[in-house]
Amino acid sequence: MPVSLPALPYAYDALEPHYDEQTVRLHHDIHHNGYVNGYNAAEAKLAAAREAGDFAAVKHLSRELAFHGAGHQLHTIFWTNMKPNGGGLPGGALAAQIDADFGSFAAFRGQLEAATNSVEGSGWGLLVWNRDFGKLEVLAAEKHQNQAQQNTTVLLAIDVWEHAYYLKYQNKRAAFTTAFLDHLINWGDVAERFGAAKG
Ligand code: MN3
Repeated sequence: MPVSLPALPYAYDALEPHYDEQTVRLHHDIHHNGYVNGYNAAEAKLAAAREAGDFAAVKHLSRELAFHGAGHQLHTIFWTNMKPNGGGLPGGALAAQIDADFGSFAAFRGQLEAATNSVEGSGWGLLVWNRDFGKLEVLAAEKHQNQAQQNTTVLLAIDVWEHAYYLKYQNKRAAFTTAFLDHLINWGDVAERFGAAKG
């Protein structure tokens, strides 16, 4: 079954002024949709390769599958990680786990911002639940799929590809990261993802 582009959980202009309508439109309708189409195309070509018993292109197609599939996954999380009038602090079990694993919310936020802002080229700042190690971790993924750990569940994904912020923030990636955490983040969604992941 092909994957499809999920609708935004809010209007295109709902995140103004911290995330501008034009960027949200381009980012969701063009960029995210490109990963959906890329993933479906890779899957279709792999199905044809299996049918033909010809795996000459499998190295390329495996890369396409990982790149576009991870891009679709991370963008889907990214949109729901934001809400109008977001920001504030996490609560409940998520706040307690952050304190346990990072020392304090301030220390966690410092690490998350630094990791996100220092991604080389295009990529993501991530908060993940590592079920094998029983802890939260901050990761910095290059592109969508590099430097990830396996068997983790992404709870929070901050997109720092230039397409995510350049129209409004130009080269000031750190200003976008700060605005994301101060005004856009939906901690309720992150906490729900944490609850589901930890079980
Ligand atoms: Mn993006």
